[in-house]
Amino acid sequence: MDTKRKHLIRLGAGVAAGLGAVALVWAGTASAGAEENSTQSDFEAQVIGGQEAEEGQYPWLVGLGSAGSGTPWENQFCGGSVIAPTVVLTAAHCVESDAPEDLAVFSGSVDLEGPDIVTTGVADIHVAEDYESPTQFANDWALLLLAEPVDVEPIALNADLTEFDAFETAGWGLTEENEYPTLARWVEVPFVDDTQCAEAYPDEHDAASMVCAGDLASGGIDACSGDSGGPLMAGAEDGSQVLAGIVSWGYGCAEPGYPGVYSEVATFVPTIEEVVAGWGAEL
Ligand code: 4AZ
Repeated sequence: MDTKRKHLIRLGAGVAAGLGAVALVWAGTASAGAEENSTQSDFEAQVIGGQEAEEGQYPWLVGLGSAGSGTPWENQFCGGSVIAPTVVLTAAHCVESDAPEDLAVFSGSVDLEGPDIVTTGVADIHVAEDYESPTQFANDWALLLLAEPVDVEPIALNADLTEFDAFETAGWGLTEENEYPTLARWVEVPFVDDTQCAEAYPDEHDAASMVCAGDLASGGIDACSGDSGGPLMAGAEDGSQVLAGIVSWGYGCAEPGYPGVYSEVATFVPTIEEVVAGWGAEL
């Protein structure tokens, strides 16, 4: 599906080729050289290792898609989280080259082909000003102002840098069957600390803006292509879930030694609040 791949970013082409087993996740906009390294047959692991989400399990989870013809499932290329009735938080790399009118937000159901999906337009996009500084994918976050409010429960942002032991992530990204599911899937992923994550990704890990999660030793569980922009959630003390991260990047998916990398929401909270307030919205 070309549309499904439109915004997916090519990740670590050189390393992927060297490892021989992690070639995956190419952008339609990737360079020709990168394309040559894309060997689907080498694809080993592919939300990976998870299960179907129940209706209502993550009311704030939305799909991000291209506006135009086709079903939500055909158009969906990233995830996002509703943080206020008119505001969605997603990954910068999902929307950096889009105009608001190119985008559609699919909310209200885990089933992208179901009758309850609501499609909403986007009125404005704010890409983090320091996106890709100091490293590629650093500060990978963006906000969408919706054309109309959506009637779903927003998720609260995790405002302090508490270290959680484990998270959940969810989305309509590639499964271990190498398919894009119509029903959102979710998986629990253990926290991986900055030291270990920096060892996995020596020159690319930016501790200030990234948080990592996965099964470092065994792999098998991860976000994957198409999940980008979606939520990394942690349980708050009151039993609710808070948004701790945004699905961002990694070498391949669910590979041992290569945890998923997420944008660290707590770092961006003050700036997010400013942008949201500037739009006349409230968290
Ligand atoms: C993606 O391109 C993507 N395994 C998301 C997560 C990961 C890799 C790629 C991490 O949407």
